[in-house]
Amino acid sequence: MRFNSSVLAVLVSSAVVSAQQVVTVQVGGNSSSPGGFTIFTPNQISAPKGSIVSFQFTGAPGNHTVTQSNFANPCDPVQGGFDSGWIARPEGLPKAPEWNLTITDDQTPIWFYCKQLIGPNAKPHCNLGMVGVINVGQKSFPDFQAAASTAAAVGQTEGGFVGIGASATGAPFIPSGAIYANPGQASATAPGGGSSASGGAPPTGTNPPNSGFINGAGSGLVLLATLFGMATVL
Ligand SMILES: [Cu+2]
Repeated sequence: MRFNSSVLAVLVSSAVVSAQQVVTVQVGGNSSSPGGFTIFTPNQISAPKGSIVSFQFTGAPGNHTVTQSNFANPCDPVQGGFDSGWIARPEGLPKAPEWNLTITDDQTPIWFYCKQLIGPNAKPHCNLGMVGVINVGQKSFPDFQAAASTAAAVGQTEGGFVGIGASATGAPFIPSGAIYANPGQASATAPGGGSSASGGAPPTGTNPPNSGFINGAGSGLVLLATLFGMATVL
């Protein structure tokens, strides 16, 4: 059987389209979420090679990252791993920030966590269970999450957009009103970041977002004046 080249092109392109599966993951919850503020939903993801895992930063207010780690060290950035950078979303934004990963290897588990240090009860999000895995295989996600809960430190080193087994399709989508900070990515910009004299520019330098939104305990959610020139307790 013979095909001419145009027929082959159609066949190839349709195969690519059908393989472009998108799996959506919500980043961050709210006070009524089963996992509270500090959760990826779902946190166990199955995504074949070539598919896209779309992280939607739906938690509001929230300030989170999607940072690659490994099974042995759930709350530490792995060398050469991906990192979304800090994405802060205030309440009331109609659109969620978004960051997409393309799966390049579906044979090895891809572990990740959130780097945020300040969560409910002043605990880092990783210790509070804000971890996830893509293509868990024979490993145990509950074991990974349990190890995260007792990790002595939560690594803050910036990663890149190219990771191990998955790489970003590009910089995150940051809607106006959200704030992006990623000192490790020189090409990344922070559209829509705070620019008022009192609030200052989006945070730069080491460890900036921990001075941003704080997902507080109980009723307390504080948007600090450092970012918005106002203090709001929710
Ligand atoms: Cu987080």
